[in-house]
Amino acid sequence: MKSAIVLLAAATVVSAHSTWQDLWVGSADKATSCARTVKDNNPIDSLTSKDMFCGRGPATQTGVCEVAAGDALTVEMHAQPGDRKCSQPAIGGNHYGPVYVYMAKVSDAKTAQSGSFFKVAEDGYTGTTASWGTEILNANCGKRAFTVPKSLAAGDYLVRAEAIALHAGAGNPQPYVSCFQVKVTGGGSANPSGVSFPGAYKLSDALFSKAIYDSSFKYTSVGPAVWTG
Ligand SMILES: [Cu+2]
Repeated sequence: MKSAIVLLAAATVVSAHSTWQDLWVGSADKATSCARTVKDNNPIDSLTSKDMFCGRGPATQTGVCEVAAGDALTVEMHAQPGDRKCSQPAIGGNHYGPVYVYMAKVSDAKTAQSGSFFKVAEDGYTGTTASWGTEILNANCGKRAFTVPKSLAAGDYLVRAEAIALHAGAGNPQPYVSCFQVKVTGGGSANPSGVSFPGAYKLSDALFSKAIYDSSFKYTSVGPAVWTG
């Protein structure tokens, strides 16, 4: 009996990790067809790891999803790879933290190994547990929709989805990152500058310097401000 309880506790901890896995273009479910699927659902272990680019050991992907500038994309996270059920939290286990989505223009979305990422969506924290980006994900079956800015120049892009769990305390952020390969059609001439991953975040950033359970914790975004076009 005791070992059963220990096993159950271990399983709960593992299922608290999560992975971004699916993409929607408008109301069309593209599932994993343009995802650089990561090798597992563990967090990235360091802000300076090369995994900060597009997640842990991302697979090569030949699919590229087309989206018109001004239309919506939705990124989708779940605890276990391939399990899209809404009965489990998308990212459970008190993994409170912000959710960000970035894009970077690249010459070929299938092969790009770097990018200049500008932020297109952010759910941070406004003072209640339910307001954490990760809790908003949980309330929406892991989905976070955003608009591809209408003025964005046409071309290949990487969409980089990120959740940073902060439950482990100061100096211990646990980022979960995946990339999706898209081709933006239509659009304008905007070519916003961005940041590099790894490189954009430091452990000394205010967001990572104080535990979220500390009464004096205040949410401060990391990375650039959201660019809306
Ligand atoms: Cu976890």
